[in-house]
Amino acid sequence: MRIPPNHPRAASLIIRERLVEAYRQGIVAPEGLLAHGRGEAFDYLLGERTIPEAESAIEAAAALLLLAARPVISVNGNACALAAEELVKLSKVTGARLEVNLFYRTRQREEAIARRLKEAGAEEVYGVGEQASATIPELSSERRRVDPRGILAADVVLVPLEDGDRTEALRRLGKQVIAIDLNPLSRTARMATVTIVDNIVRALPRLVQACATLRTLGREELASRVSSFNNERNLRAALARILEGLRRLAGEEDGGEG
Ligand code: PTJ
Repeated sequence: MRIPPNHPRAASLIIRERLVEAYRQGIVAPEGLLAHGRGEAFDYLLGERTIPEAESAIEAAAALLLLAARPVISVNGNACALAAEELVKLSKVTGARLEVNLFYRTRQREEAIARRLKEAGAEEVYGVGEQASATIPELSSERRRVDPRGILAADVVLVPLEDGDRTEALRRLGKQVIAIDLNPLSRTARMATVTIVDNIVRALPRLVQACATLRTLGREELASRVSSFNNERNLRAALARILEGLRRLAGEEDGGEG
């Protein structure tokens, strides 16, 4: 389907098409299309822009990744469909390993995702098939299957578009978790060490850029960027920003877009 470039919602419609195409290629789970719809609704409330709270979280996340001894980027279907190139760039700039980790796990999807990441320039992709031989304790979903050289051994894990449980389990194992989630109310958002409330499509290029910029800083300075960040406070501020936007719109004669 062709999206007219002058359509007022062209950017959003093109992203949908990318997901549908990736669904047809076996990368995205059908449930991933629903998850995207939920994300779109929150993005609408955020004004489809990177809010200042997300900028601060991106800076803290970059510092955390640069300080990590064994950072890992967890990749699911939606993240791969929307940001394969940027995920590979982030892995290169931080030295983080890329690991496929799926909620709706099938061998075909694991392989399709690994293939797509390799096409985007990844040299190695962890967590495919028998490589995911370890398990995260107390986690019953398919997400429990992890690579002993990847997520299991990681000290910092980036989890874009996550679904609740695992973030909690990873924190219990003593790992620091960076989430990218448009929903500031989600359990993932609340359980993570650093939550970037932004669309992965906008957040990842900014995160890559922040890592490239902060790379020159010493460990102490990086550590102070992390310790001055408070996730709970940041999430509250993100919610306040949504409220403020809604109040502004509610005060207008015609705030909706239809
Ligand atoms: O590929 P799989 O098998 O691992 O499955 C992936 C999905 C996303 C289907 C699975 O993890 C899932 O069901 O997730 P949830 O519980 O629907 O949570 C996804 C979260 O991501 C929701 O809070 C959405 O608001 C959010 N989200 C959706 N699209 C985006 C997003 N956050 C950032 N950027 C987006 N583009």
